[in-house]
Amino acid sequence: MGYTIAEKILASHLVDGQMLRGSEIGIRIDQTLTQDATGTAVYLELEAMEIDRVRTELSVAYVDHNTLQTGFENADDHRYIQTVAKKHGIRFSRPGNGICHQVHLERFGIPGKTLIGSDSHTPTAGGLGMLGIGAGGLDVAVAMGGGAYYITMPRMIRINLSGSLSPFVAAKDVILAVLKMLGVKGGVGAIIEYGGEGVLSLSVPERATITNMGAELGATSSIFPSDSITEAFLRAEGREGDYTPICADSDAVYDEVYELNLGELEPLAACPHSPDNVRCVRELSGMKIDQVCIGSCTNSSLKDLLSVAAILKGRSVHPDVSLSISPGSKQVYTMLAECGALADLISAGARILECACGPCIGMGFSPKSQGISLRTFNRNFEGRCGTKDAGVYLVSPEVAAASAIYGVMTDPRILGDAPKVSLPERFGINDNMIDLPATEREASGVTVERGPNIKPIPRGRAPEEKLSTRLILKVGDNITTDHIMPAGAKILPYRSNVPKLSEFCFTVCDPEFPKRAKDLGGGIILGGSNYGQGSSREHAALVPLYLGIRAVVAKSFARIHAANLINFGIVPLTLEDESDYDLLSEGDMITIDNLRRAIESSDTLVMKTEDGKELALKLALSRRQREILLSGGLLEHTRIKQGVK
Ligand code: MIC
Ligand code: SF4
Repeated sequence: MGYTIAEKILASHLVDGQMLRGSEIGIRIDQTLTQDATGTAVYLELEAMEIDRVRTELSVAYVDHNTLQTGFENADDHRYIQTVAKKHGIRFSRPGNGICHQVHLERFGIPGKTLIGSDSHTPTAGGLGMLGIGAGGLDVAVAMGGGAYYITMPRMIRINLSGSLSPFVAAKDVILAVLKMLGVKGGVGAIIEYGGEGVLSLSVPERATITNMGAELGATSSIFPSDSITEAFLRAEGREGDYTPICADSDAVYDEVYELNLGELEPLAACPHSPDNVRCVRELSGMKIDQVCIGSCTNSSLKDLLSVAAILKGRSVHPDVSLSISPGSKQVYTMLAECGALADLISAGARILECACGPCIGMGFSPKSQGISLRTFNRNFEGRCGTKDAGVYLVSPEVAAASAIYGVMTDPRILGDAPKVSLPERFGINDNMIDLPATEREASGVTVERGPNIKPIPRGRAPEEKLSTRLILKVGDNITTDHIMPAGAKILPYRSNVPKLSEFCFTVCDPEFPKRAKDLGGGIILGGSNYGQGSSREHAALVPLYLGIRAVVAKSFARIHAANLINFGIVPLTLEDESDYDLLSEGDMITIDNLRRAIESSDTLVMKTEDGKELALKLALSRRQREILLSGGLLEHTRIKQGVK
């Protein structure tokens, strides 16, 4: 039996377990990436595990999320990451160099290799035929120390692409069509592979737009073959030596196969507040808009921004619209400037932002009250843009540019002939914003700078035998980590300061939650299905841990968040019978008599309420995960294994 692309990469990196769908496997990680919003925690964890030098082939620390520096906090974080990276053998991509996933694609990604990143959009690298997986920060820290990374062996989904895209229809429309077809849970537990003759019509950055938003499907990863298109991209980056072809065997077995004819697609938009709430732009045409934001790790490549510039050239942004553009990387920005396209953008009235995540993570550009914002980004969760009652629509750069001109949602096909965008054979390469680490000999002379914003990481506790506590929050289905631990300009500066961060925990759902949790000394949370989808931020586990949350009971969990809960010693319990969810109310006092024993020996678990209800719970964990929980989390577990006091 042949292998899929992902199976080939997994097989060549397997260090533990067997590649049987649904069972846990450990893989060797070649490369890691972090960004600053999750990075400080990762490096504090690396230090706590007393790992002196990274053991990966390449590790890169990016600064791209918190770049506003409205106070000393971001700058403290940046300096800490820069110095800790230098000491431990990690490259440092300075603020201004670009968004981690875009830069990684350009400068470091290698077909056939493995990459984990403390950011859920790490599968962007799949556009290059690399297996990129988003992970909790602690898992990334362990991998940097040479430890295996554990996942459940995924199902394999294949999407066959045929035909080619029509004018003004973009890669974004491909992934929006897939989201419409499969939904935000459709990729859970799966790796999505693209194949068919249609893949040859898509460039690497276009493929990367598609793999990037596989995160919104809940997929473990998404990947394209590595072929002549990949080779051309690597050559343009001066990295032809990194090319290796990789494709699925003709007798590879997929669990699900879908067909998508690129030629039949039309411009699409994901409507508020979910990336899978997809409709045709045609049907939404004429809707008044207030803001357009172009950029993010989904759509900020040279091709994207050249298309936008070609549409805006000689035109003006509508007076009722504010248009922001953030180029994905310094490379993209420089090339836009060199070819004159930047002048077309500025002259049309675009507000050019630095090469960073910016509005995507709520760092500025919050829309007006009840404002309508069109964004080329990947997430439109409620409140993520900073304005709770705003409506965010996710669209392609082409739809965004056309709509910015007319002030209403616009199908770009009304513009007539699509402008021809040609990409240069060689990209401008200048890695002067990527600092190399100190050599092993020099490392001892490097001092790690810790400003006052850097606070220690809370430590997990081993679970007690009997859990008797209150259900302090009940939430619904598809709760995102943006609900649990919101981001945005006011909150992100405290990512290295968990006590301060805790004041914002769950405030999107219930402004009283942090106070209640503190007053009651913690408790448990009840969630619906797909609890913890979205961002990989381990703060969505770290902060509840700090607030005394000992367990979360849900109908089901999203992959990265479940791993993060375990990593910090919070027990993720699922309801045996989903309808029991309705029997529980906020404020209920609950008891589990044998929590520790159940973790140790898979005992049956029953949660009792004060008024005599008994609900069966499941704890579907591997032996390794049980050991981690019993130690009080992965940090404690690793320290114990390494004999660190
Ligand atoms: C996001 O897009 O939500 C983020 C910000 O990039 C996160 C990481 C974080 O919360 O720091 C992600 O996607 O993992
Ligand atoms: Fe940054 Fe947005 Fe991409 Fe997250 S999704 S890495 S915030 S650009």
